[in-house]
Amino acid sequence: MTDERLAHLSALEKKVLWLATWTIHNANHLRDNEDGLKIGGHQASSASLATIMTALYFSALRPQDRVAVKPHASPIFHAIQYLLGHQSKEKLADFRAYKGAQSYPSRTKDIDDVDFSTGSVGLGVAQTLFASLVQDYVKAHGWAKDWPEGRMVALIGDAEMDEGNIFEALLEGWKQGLRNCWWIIDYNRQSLDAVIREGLFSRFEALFSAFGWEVVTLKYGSLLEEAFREQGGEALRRWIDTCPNQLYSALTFQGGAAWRKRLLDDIGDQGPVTALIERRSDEALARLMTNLAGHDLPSLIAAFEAAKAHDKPVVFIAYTIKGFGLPLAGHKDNHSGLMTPAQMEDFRKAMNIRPGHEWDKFEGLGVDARKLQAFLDAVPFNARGARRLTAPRVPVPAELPAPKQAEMSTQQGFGLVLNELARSDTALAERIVTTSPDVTVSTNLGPWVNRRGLFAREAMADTFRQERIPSTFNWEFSPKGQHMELGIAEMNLFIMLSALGLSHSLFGERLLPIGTLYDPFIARGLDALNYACYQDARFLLTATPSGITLAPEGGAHQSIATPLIGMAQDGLAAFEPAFVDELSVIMRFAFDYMQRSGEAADEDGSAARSWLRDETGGSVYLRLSTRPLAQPQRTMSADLARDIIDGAYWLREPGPNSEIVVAYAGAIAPEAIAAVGLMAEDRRDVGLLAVTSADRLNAGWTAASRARERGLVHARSHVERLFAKLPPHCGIVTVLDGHPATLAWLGAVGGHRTRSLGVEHFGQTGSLADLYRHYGIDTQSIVAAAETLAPGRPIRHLRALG
Ligand SMILES: Cc1ncc(C[n+]2csc(CCOP(=O)(O)OP(=O)(O)O)c2C)c(N)n1
Ligand SMILES: [Mg+2]
Repeated sequence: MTDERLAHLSALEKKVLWLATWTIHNANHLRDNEDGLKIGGHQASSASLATIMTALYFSALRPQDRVAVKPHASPIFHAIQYLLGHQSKEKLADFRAYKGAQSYPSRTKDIDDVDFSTGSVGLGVAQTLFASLVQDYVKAHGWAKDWPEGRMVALIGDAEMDEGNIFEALLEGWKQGLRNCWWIIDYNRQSLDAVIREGLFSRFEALFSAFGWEVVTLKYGSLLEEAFREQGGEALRRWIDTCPNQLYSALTFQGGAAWRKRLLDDIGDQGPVTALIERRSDEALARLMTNLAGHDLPSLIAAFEAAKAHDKPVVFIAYTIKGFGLPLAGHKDNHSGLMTPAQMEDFRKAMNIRPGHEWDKFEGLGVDARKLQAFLDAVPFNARGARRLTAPRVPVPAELPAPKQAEMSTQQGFGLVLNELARSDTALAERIVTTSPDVTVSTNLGPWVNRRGLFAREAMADTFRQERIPSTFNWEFSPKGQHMELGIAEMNLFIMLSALGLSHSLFGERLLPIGTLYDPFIARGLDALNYACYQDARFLLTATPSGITLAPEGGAHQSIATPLIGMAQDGLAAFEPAFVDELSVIMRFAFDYMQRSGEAADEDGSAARSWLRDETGGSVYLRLSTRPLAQPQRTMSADLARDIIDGAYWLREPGPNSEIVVAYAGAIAPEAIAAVGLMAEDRRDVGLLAVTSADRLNAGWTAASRARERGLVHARSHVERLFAKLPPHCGIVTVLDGHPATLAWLGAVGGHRTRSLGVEHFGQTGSLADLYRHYGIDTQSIVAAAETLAPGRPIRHLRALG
């Protein structure tokens, strides 16, 4: 590396640290008492990565490389993007403020080319691993020919490595032959609360080696390496190697005089090492002792260049000092510390920044500004400017096949629809990729996999098939396969969906990912699901079976809260159809919806029919069941299809004098239908509302309400139109196999008295009839609720049932 190049990189390192520190300081006005603790974390934690990120972004990375930056290094990231011309001064000045740069890098909210959002520690790390697997998938299918193969890079806090999802991902990566992935551990030996355990690095080394990673330990910077070569240098190395983390941190905080005293006390009687120490001023000694490789540009650049020689996954354990270059350096409380105005003034002076010139790109650097700008213009990573890619939409046919069996479960229907798609020779079928954490067969993906095969970079035959042993399933792996089989780890499923669902943006190739799992285990991966949605990844999640409807399996497998998750999760449209023709309509919608990326229509201006933000698109969650239901014999009209997508339709329209309406969702349909039949003689004009998406029905209603409050008096949502003719005295009984709150809000739409039935407790095993009765969602309970809600003459059939 030339001297000039190093001088430019050193200047940028300094500038990046200044800008990040100033950004945080400048945002002080935002902190209230408690938040001050959090924002403090950014200052020390960012400084930790200033050198490593300088070496990466301004030297090692190429446009095709994709990076997940540790959450608290966000100010460093924004500073780098500011220097590269992708971040504005205004957004930096508004760090953490309304519409300013985000506390943690955000794909969706930041403007500066964030590859992967981070914030919930551990998830961004795993995302890089899965993104690399997706890159292999895309390349193996012969796509993305114009986009070179990149490296997926994660910058990881050492305490972040405590997150279990990282280990789950490591194992999966090993199984799938992971390549092109770099993880750089910021080994500052500090977390948020504390100094970490001694010797953690050796656990990391053993762990990563076991999974086939190359381990590069970056411990000493070039100053220290030189000092070790001096007389007495070996003694100094031994001292550092055995120095406990806490002591090292404390001395770093205290500075040169403290280093001298401690070193002389410990090893000063050993002749040459005393001379080595005494040759240096306090300042020089402090610089030497904190010259860890993670703060040494030449060491970092050399290590990154060396690792470029191959595509094996590499972990770099980079020793750093939390708060390096700042007066907070090393202090165990620095995560909640923030530089005082006086300290900031000193820092400003040390950095040669004149007041009023804090945001100037070249202020105080002492290098030729034109040359530095020329260097920035030539940074390889920036050669293509911002790197957000797009891919054309895959056409979705007007209708998907609707299986015609007289009796079917929605899970069966899902398998059949996919099987039909697998037989078709369409772009849609080509771009679908399925994945499942060891529940491929038990969620009815089997027929699809039989036709489309499993994906692996290297072909692998199904031995059972070769040996001519009869089997229902053909498990052949090949680079053309379209199913990515995962081990049982739901976190991995969601992060895989997150990576597959960003393929259009990361690699410029559209994939339509479908992930299946058992509904209760959504909770196992919930933060990763939230993460995938937060990144705006696009996928279809099929969760089945669900609720107590899988009766004998007992409490551990029964899901209660998932309908509420489906309603509350941003970026995810949740559906719970009862019948397969509904499912087919919803799946068609899903493949289209997953590919939309328009601006949200302005709630103030549009005369939206549904008041749903459908232009933006999103992911879709199907809550399905294994309960076979008699299928309605009907033709799917355009109106019915639209109502199914908007969230509900009248299976039996209530008359003008309706006394009671039953609203149900999902597999409980037969009980609701039967209850309505039983009540028909004793209550007038009973209505039956089939709710296909409580989520969308509710979202439309709240959006229309908001619009009215803003003066759009004619705004009406789908559910309001459905309920428009209900007389005020009409009662509503809601029922589903899930938490009753899911549909309880229906009463508030038109001010109708409502009783909501559902499941609130877990644990029972039993037959379907036993459990529906136990939890009060059987036909009789529906009728009893209706009778109480809409008093009148006794409902005769209720008695008969009792
Ligand atoms: C899932 C999750 N749990 C907790 C937090 C709060 N938190 C943010 S950073 C952090 C640990 C910081 O330690 P480390 O990863 O070593 O980074 P450093 O501060 O040393 O830069 C924690 C607990 C979080 N962001 N995400
Ligand atoms: Mg740390």
